[in-house]
Amino acid sequence: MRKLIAFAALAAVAAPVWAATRTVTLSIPSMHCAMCPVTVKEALSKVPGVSKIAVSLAKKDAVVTFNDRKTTAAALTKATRDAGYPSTVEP
Ligand SMILES: [Cu+2]
Repeated sequence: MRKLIAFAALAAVAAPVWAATRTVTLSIPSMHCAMCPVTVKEALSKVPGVSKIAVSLAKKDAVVTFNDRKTTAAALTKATRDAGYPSTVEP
């Protein structure tokens, strides 16, 4: 029992290391009106592992934070493309 508690404590401390969080900026040139960012945000929010999304219509981009153990940047661009907004990862 004591060992189990020690392990649980260790796991809690180590968790942020296991969960490799990444942030990418997706360029989405086809966003043209106020509804576009809403659609894009909804599509991205359905991708497992995505924790934060900030879509800017003015900059025509989306800043997405995700767990790269659960998803990839390619899955994010696929999600926006499937929603009708092709995107590319900004370098
Ligand atoms: Cu629109």
